[in-house]
Amino acid sequence: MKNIALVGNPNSGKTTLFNVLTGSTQTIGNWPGVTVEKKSGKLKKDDNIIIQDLPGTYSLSPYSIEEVVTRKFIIEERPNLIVDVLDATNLERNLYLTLQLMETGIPVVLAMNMMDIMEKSGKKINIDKLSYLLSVQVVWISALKKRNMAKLEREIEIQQNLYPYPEYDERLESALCMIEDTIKNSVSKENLRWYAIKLFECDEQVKDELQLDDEKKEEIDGIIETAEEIFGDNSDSIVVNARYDFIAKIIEMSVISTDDFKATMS
Ligand code: BGO
Repeated sequence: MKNIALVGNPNSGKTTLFNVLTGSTQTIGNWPGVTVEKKSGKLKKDDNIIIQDLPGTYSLSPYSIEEVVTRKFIIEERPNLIVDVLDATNLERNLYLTLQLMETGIPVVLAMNMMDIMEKSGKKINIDKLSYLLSVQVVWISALKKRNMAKLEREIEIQQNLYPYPEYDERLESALCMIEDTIKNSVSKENLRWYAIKLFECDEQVKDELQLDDEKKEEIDGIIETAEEIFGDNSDSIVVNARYDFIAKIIEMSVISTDDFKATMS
């Protein structure tokens, strides 16, 4: 059995895609302890592949119920693959979640949805370039019009490669590296980057979960304090800005406005 998690921002078209991929094989219930709907189904093309539809979310912070459910499933269950559904017309906001998913190290395929709308918008996404820059497979689709579904299904069926983590500002990277060194005996290797980022962000849930001894806590506080002095900002904002800087570079290199051509030709 292969376990796939379907993740995406609210209104990215996740439900539409889930219905197309799973058809009438769906099971509906509730996530334990919360009144959030839990839907899973089998890939129509291959019933050895279970798709878990996770609540729509913008982030993997532990603030809303949707974020908590989605984050808990991804970190604790570690699905074999995440299918990240993006609204192509809202790329910056949608890629913010993508980066957080990639921080977990779990194989990811991007389903770039709403491409039928994008086509009419005067902007073009260079899908191959985006895929190259992120080092993950990106498949353009229109879930509503059922376009390019066969390609997406193929990517879900095959084993996806591991990718290098999105690399942020080198000063942040060196702080993360020091935190990873401090916690390396407390978490599994595959979760190391995720926990280092969460500790740097002062994520209370992760702090409680890891139950680090006082010496390690002090060490981490010291690393964060130094980084905050260097950046002149709080640690949470340092990470948020680093993700948005990364996204801005990616978008600059892979999205073109067809209006630019018109301007050049006139
Ligand atoms: C309404 N292309 C287009 N054009 N629209 C799409 C696509 C696509 O590829 N995929 C999804 N949509 P959800 P979440 C709606 O419901 O799957 C549309 O939150 C409407 N409803 O049809 O629900 C989809 O699960 C009235 O649109 O997203 C839906 O991620 C008028 O995007 C919306 C117009 O999809 C959200 C649209 C009463």
